[in-house]
Parts: sequence; structure tokens; C-alpha cells
Amino acid sequence: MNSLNRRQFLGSALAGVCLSTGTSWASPGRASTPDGPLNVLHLISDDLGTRLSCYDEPLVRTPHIDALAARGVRFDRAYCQFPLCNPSRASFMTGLRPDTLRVYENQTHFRETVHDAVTIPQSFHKAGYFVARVGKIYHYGVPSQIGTSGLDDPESWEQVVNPKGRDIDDIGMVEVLQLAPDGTATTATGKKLTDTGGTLSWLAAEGGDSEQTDGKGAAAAIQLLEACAKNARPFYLAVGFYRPHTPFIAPKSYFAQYLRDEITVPEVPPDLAMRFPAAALSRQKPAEVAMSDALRRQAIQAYYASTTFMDAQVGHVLAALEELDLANNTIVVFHSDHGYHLGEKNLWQKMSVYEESARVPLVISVPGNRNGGRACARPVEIVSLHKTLTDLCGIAAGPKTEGHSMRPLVENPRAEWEHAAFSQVTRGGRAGGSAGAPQIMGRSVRTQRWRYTEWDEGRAGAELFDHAHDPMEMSNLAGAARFRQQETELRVLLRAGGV
Ligand SMILES: [Ca+2]
Repeated sequence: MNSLNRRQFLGSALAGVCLSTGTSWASPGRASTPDGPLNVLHLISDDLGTRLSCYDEPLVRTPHIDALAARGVRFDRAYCQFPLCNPSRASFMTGLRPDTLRVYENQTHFRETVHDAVTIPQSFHKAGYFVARVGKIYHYGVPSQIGTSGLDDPESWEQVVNPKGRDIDDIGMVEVLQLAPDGTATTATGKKLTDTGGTLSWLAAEGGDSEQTDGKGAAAAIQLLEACAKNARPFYLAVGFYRPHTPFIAPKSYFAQYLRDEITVPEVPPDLAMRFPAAALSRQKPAEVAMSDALRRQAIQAYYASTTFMDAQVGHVLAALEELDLANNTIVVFHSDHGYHLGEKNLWQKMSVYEESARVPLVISVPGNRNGGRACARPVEIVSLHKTLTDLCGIAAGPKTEGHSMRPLVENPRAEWEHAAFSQVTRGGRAGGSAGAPQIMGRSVRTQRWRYTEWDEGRAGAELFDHAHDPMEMSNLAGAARFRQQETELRVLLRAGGV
């Protein structure tokens, strides 16, 4: 983006965006490395699985994230610790596992359970960094809380921006999936904000990028980068994009990039219930199961359009980083809070510990890293981002921080790595659906080859998948005599848990 374009982009996108004031740029101290301090630009997408052209789906156009992956290390087996916004975000922003935080749903703030948790920005601030966020970093109800601070952690930031775009004003036009009286799936408009968040919903919007919440977030991030470029303090800037979270809203031009006929709908075997534990499949929703293939293609098209729109906003921010001469001393990390089902096993959205929901895209780009463009196959966890980013910048993480620094893998993607990735999810209780049912936990461990899952410590079933032969996790090998040894070893690993 040239200077004129950046100005034009900012001019249109910043209308209506309030930057908080009262920021002090005074530095309480300064971290330094032999080469000077590195800044961090932490980019987080919401509900984004690995259907990107640099990962699993060549159809999905994500040129800007692809370009970042071409100069960074792309982690091909990166996993969230809980496939839901609040528990995942609380976990990776503190570097504490969901069981340490005891946060398993979208209502509890982690300071209610671990009041002295230390977050990534707190570690950077202690080292003298300017710390700020734009948009959704901690949990927000989307779309109903867009424009507010949501379930923010004020102790984390010196400055915050809560963008809000026309996607909120356009809610009445959003197509919302619903079950018709005859049992078929259909869509309807005229719904409220709160009806479009947990349900498949979409809109090919009028207007341009800069009118959307994420366009305004990108512009606010650029404005903060401009201020950072003029200031001597190093910075940690977190930018949280709201898409492709429901409602899948993007300007019409992004929908036009995907022909529905090109879109592949996952095949669902009729004997699912015979293959997998009931707890694993209990998040299937009647309206989603009832969708025709045409409606499935429409939903997937909207998800892809939202993804490409979000990627374009990432592109604006990364172009500004280059133009402001910050790219050569700024680490850029991009990931999402959890993955997303688009019909596999008749599952949509999140809250499963299958690959589609537990796995996330993760790119870490460190200036001057000679491994740029390489992929890492080791299983890693986003709870480790706190240790990783502080390690890469030569500063201290909070003393109780969990996970394992990925720095050795950034420096050598083929380095030995003895760690597995752990994810967990609830069934029953507040976040697990089936209101009133007692809560049980599903726990899953992923090694480079295997996934092993236990529901209620095995009392509600187990699953074993061999990714060397079954990347879609369709053949549950748990209980099979010929895999008894692997299952036993993985059970021990799972029950030992992550540290
Ligand atoms: Ca999310």
C-alpha cells in the first residue's frame, strides 16, 4: 500500500472508531537484546480453521496470510487447548491451561478463578513495551458485543480500540439458518443480533471493506503502528479480527470469488453413530444436519468469503508494517482461537476435539529467520505462545506460565520435540449444550501421528485415529486389538496431561 492509499484507507475506515485516550508513552523500563528490542504484532482471527490456501484448501484465497507463511514458519500441527472463544483465548493469553484457569465456557473471566494470572501483554509491559489491542483479543460475544470491550482484561492494556462497522447495522438482512416446520432447513432474515452469533448465518454485504468492523480494526491498527513507529518504546500490538465468526459477513465482491459449484461438501457416512462415541457427536444440530447440499454450499461459500475478506484486512496491516519500516524488527504471529467444522461428521462450528475444530493455523515470522517459508510438523499448542513470544524477545514470562517455548522450532522446524498437544472440551453444563445434563469432559492428545480422545475419562467412550492413514479421522481404532499398545501408551500420555 503506498502512502496515499494508506491515508485514504484510514480516512474512510476510521470514521466512527474511537481510540481510547489518556495513554502514557512513558516507559517503566526497557527490554533489550543484543540486536535491540523486537516488537510483536499479534494477529488473531476468530473461528478460523485451516481452510486456507497455504494450508488445506487451495480454493480459499488468502494471499496475505500465504505471504506471511512464505517468510515465517508455518506450523502444520498447531492446536488450541479448548475449542471455544473464551476458554481458548483466556488460555493462550495467559499461558495457562483451561484446567489451571478452570474456565470452560464463555461467561467466566479468568481473573475470577486465577486473579493473579499474568498475560502476554503484562509480561511485555513489565519489560518496557507499549501494549495495546484492537478488537477481539479476549472473549467477546460476536456479534452482539462488537463495539464494546466484551470480556476484556483491562489490566493487560495501555490502549484499546473497539471497532464497530456496518455489519452490526446490517444484521436485519443476515440470512439465518433455521429448521422449517416440515423438518427441512431454510434461512430467514429480520433477526436480532443475538440470533446470529451461535447459528450459521451470512450476508453478502453492500459497501466496501472499510465499512466493516474488521476494516475499521485494520485501520485503527495501522494508526497505532504509525504512532509506534515514531516512538522509541518497543511495542506489543494485538489485533483481533472478528471474521470468519458468524454471521459470515463480507462485501459482495468476496462472495463473487467463490462459485458454489466449485465447493466440495464433506461426505458424511450414514453409520456415524456406530463409529464414534455419542458424546463426540452430540453437538450435531437438527437444522445443520437437515441442510441440503445446496444450502451447505451456500454456508461454506459465505465462510470462505469471510475468510478472504479477513485476509485482506491482515494484508492492509502487514503492508503498513512494511511501509513504516517496522517489518525488519517486528515479530508477526498469526493464528486463530480454534478451528471450525464445515459439515464433517455432520458437525458445524466448534466444540469438538476432532482435527477440524481443535487445529488452528499458526504462522510465526521472525525478522531475518533463515527458515522463512518452511513448515513445522511437530505438534504444538497455542498455550505456548506466551513462553514463545517472550523467549523470542528475550524477556521473562510470568513465573507460572505453562506450555513450551516454540523458539527451537522457529529456529529449526525439524528440531527434536518431545511434546504432544492437549485439547479438551465439555459436554453438558453451560457451554456444552444439553442444558441441565451433568458436565463431562472430553480430553484429547495429539502426537505427530496419532490422536487419542477419552470422554469422561473413557466412561463415555474413547477414540483413536492414525493420521498416517486416516487424516479425516473416520476410522476409530480405539479398542482394536492390533493397536492396543499404541492406545495404552497414548492413554498414559493423555492422563499425565500437558505441563
Ligand atoms: Ca472463536
